[in-house]
Amino acid sequence: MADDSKATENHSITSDNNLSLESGNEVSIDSLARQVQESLSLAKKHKFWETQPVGQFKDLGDTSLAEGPIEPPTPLSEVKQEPYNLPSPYEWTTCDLDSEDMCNEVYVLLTNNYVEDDENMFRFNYSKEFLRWALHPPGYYKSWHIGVRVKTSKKLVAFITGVPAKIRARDTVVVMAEINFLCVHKKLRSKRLAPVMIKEVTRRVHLENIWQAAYTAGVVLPTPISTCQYWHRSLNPKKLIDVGFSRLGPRMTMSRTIKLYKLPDQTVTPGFRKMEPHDVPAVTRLLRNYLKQFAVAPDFDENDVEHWLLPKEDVVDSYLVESPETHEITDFCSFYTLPSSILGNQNYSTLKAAYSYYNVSTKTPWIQLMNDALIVAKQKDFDVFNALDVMHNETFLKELKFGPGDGKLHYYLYNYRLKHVLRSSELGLVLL
Ligand code: MYA
Repeated sequence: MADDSKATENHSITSDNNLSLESGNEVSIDSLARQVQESLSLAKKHKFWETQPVGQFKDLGDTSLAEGPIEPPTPLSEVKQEPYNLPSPYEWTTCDLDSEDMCNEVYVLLTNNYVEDDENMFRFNYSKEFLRWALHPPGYYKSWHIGVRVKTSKKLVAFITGVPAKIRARDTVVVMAEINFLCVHKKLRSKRLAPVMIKEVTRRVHLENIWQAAYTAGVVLPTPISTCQYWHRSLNPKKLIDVGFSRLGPRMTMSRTIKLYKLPDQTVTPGFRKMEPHDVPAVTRLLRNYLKQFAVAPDFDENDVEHWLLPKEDVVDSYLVESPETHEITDFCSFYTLPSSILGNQNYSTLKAAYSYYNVSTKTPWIQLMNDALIVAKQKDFDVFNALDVMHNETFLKELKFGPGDGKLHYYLYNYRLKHVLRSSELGLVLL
């Protein structure tokens, strides 16, 4: 019997141009190339990022620098009032996702131009409902949903967003912006538009008297607070192999692979059920108590939990365990829906992926809890279940037959220094 975790080789897209590839015991050429590239990028000049209040590579390991903001806030009256200048063919637009037309424009831009894997086999395909959910949390600012249009044709060609979030770093809760969906149309790449967009979102965040931000990317920039890895659990191995997401492992046949990943039809934990609106207070308590132990984590209140974790069809799924005896809520698991377009395959156009979100185990063993999450994801027809090695995820990944990807996801804070790089298991934060 082959080692379970090495039964297939998995491709994946991380939050940037990273292909994730599991490669048995050998070090793949891809992963070697990446390591070389990453070590070179430590020496590489970052003309833009060197000018920003972020940890710089030269300061890595310098524990004399204090933890906290890198620069103090400036008086609001000194924040630039006008938008940054774009190259003359382009103009700024604020994107109202409540408008069906606008939401559609953003959807089309991202569907055709957002994150792909290195081999250009898959591209993230966030749904419109997902984008509305991701961009409309409690207290969101419309002004932080920023587009760039071609002046003449009005075509939307670039996008960047922020949403407000309370994030705790060690003992300090900081109101931050979570920055996401940075996208420049393929035809306009490498023209230094991204730095202008980042400066413009920064200006609009500053106008709300917010001075810190959190973001993730597949690329190495100055300087990650932590680096994580994606793991993939095949739910529909035949399709994953057919579309080139996975490869049949050595000495494995298709039928053995299908058998290996087979799951029970029904969940096994007594009291395991979908989260409902009346569960918000109990889930908030459970989650707050759990997230305390991580170095960096969101500081969720009931409004946040209602928004981010109440089930929303085809966007986010949440389940909990209610003790049949005491009716106490003891455990929780959740995942969000993020399909990828399959580029240039005759038989399939979409890969349906579930991404592990926030999970808490207090009574149900992790492996049983997350196996039930896999079972419901399979019932809902997902092809693959993805999880980062954050929080306690390492306690179930191998046992539940997740295979490691080779793509890395880097976490960053803007204008906030931590003394030490964190292990991925010290992170309590999942960004979309
Ligand atoms: S991560 C997802 C990013 N999106 C994609 O990967 C989609 C496909 N790719 C593209 O659309 C383009 O390639 C992008 C770059 C738009 C990514 N994060 O315009 P350029 C730096 C930060 O010539 P382009 C996400 O959404 C690069 O190092 N910086 O390049 C989180 C270089 O700077 P430097 C990045 O390829 C975003 C400069 O841009 C990234 O045409 C968080 C080159 O610009 C990246 N992912 O466009 C943003 N990729 O010379 C930061 C490249 O210094 C937020 N670059 O190395 C910071 C907090 C702001 C708020 C603060 C509030 C207080």
